[in-house]
Amino acid sequence: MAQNIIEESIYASGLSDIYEKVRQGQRLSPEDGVRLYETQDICSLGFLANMAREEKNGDYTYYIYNQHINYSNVCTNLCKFCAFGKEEGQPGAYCMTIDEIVAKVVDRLDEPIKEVHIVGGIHPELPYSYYIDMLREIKKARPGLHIQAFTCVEIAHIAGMGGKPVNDALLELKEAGLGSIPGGGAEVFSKRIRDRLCPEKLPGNKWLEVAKMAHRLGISSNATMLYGHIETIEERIEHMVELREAQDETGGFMCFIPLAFHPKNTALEDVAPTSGINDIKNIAVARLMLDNFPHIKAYWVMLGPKVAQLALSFGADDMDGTVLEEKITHMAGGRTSQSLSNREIEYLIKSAGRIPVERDSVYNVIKVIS
Ligand code: V47
Repeated sequence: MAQNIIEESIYASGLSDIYEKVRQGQRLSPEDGVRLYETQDICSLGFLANMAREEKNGDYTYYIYNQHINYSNVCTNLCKFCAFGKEEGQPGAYCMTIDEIVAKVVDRLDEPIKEVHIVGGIHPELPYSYYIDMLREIKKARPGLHIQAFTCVEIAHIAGMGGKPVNDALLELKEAGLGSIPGGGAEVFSKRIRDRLCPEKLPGNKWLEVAKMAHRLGISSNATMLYGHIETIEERIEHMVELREAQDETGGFMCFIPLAFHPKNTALEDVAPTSGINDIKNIAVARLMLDNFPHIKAYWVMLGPKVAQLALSFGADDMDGTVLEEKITHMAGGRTSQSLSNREIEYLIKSAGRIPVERDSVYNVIKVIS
């Protein structure tokens, strides 16, 4: 009976063909994706996304004890959506030494941190050796720590600084301690968006090439999509379809993270912040379109803990982690705290009726919290 009421509402929303596809595990078309974004029936959308979520991950909801380090904000790309990047010499520009980076790790040796997440700007001068030394010295200071570092955009730049093919640079970074690659720098792959917002940035097809190259060398990665600025629904769907095709080829993506645009202190300050419905729709549509991605992350730093918690019923099965010290969102007006404790994350997950699972960086289960 209850199932029938939901089916009736899915039928009334014109989504019954998509419901059938989801039930049968069939791939959704780009047109299906657009219709899902366009629906006003958030409950039916959530029901469909939750079916896909539970099929893949049941009630398990992952988080990790992690630490973020942003080694430098000096950046030649100066993307219009970013409040973090600064030109060299500009007030507020900074670049950490290797010793300062290692000190951040050593400061927290008494905490059970499993991963350090490291990203920075596209620095015009830091030599190739800086990145290799950073990984080596962190590994020396804390050998068991997984280093998830350098977006595909940074990897291409680092290889360029070393005068090396990306493949060789990836191998050397891996050898020095790189464990996996975070999902940043993907933004929206559309050339229209990149030409308007980040013309200096690595093009979308090159971002995908770096990711696939990493996967073929045994380095897993994540993928993001920055939404809520000037992109269209069709451009979001194209972005997801390109990721889905890349994943069909390599299987190396672990997680997809829709990133909610924060306009403050950026060149797009007149864009309104994303709404809760927009946030939830991006999670749900991603879960339904990215049928070959094992995980969808609700990044609480950008969504806020409460929307991230709701997202757990709309397709998301991961909450990122403790984070400790994040700069990119907070410089763009993010009002969330700098970190959440394990307890707080577990509370959010449990009170959403899900099972908290502490994971490592590549989704091995460390502890199921009953
Ligand atoms: O690449 C920049 C985005 C990304 C803004 O892989 C902004 O698990 C919102 O990629 N408002 C970096 N977003 C963060 C990132 C990330 C975060 C957490 C987990 C993972 C993961 C990856 O932040 C950038 C860019 O797309 N960004 N400026 C802004 N104003």
